[in-house]
Amino acid sequence: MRVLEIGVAQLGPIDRSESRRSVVARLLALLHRAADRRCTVVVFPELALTTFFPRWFMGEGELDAFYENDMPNDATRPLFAEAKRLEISFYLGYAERLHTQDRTRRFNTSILVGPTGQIIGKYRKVHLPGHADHEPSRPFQHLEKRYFEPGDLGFPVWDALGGRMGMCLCNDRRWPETWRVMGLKGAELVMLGYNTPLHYPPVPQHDHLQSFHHLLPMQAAAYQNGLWIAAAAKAGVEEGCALLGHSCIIAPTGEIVALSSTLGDELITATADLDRCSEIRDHIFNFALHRQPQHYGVIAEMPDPVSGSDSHKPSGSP
Ligand code: CDV
Repeated sequence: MRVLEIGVAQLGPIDRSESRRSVVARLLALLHRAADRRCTVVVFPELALTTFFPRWFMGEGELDAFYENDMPNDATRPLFAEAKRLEISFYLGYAERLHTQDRTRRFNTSILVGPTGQIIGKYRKVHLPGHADHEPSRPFQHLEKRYFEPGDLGFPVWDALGGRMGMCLCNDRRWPETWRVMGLKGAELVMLGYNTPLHYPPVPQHDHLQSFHHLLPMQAAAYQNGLWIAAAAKAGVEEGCALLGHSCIIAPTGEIVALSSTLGDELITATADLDRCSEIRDHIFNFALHRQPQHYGVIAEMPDPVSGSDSHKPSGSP
């Protein structure tokens, strides 16, 4: 048995005016709850240090306040130090800004920090939902396509915490390719954070299905790739926008083994035996034995997919 005690630290809403110092105090409180429950790793949400700012159209100056130039930095150093003292690893999502020679780059990023306080791995969100231009007819914006560029690191995996770890962020969880790439690389636990509004302006008739459409792809992905999934929400009514809760831990069988039951700061935990991945990988989804990749080429190669009539209209984007 290779056992990890996983903690998923859901956050309730973060107001636009809430300081990073205050948010980090909330993360520390969740970290201490995780220590009480003997967690070895804790998963925090996507963009966990601020409100979900892509809901507003903003100019450069205003926007700047939401990004981190360095990690750790003055605001997050207490979290790194306390996690190190407690020997707990953590996943953290934040907005990354990078100054290169000729331009500024911005990514929606997550990091995995090991028990010694070192950053083990970095992931930059590949699937950016939403739109790039201001769409005033929406009740709120989703400007991830304006405020970030698509991740340039692919889907790496890291040998850490006694197994093979992967990361992704929010919308990535809906795409089978995310999971299959990490599944093929042998990931045994994939961690992710998310901010998912309950109201989906382009297709409001799906609003009542938000939780179903959140759990469905992850339960399938856990099973089809034989891996554990730990997913942390930013939940509750944040600046007038209702966000989905249902943070969860899913076993390689596709079973939900822990599920949050509030829309506030909440820790859920589960004991995960990474060896259980082989129950799936050695049998029903033994990739080496049963995959037929010669028939799958179109998944990565097809440049201009056959699509529905609305798929190229900006208003048709999520
Ligand atoms: N932060 C996200 O990526 N949110 C998307 C919403 C906009 C659909 C999600 O997939 O949950």
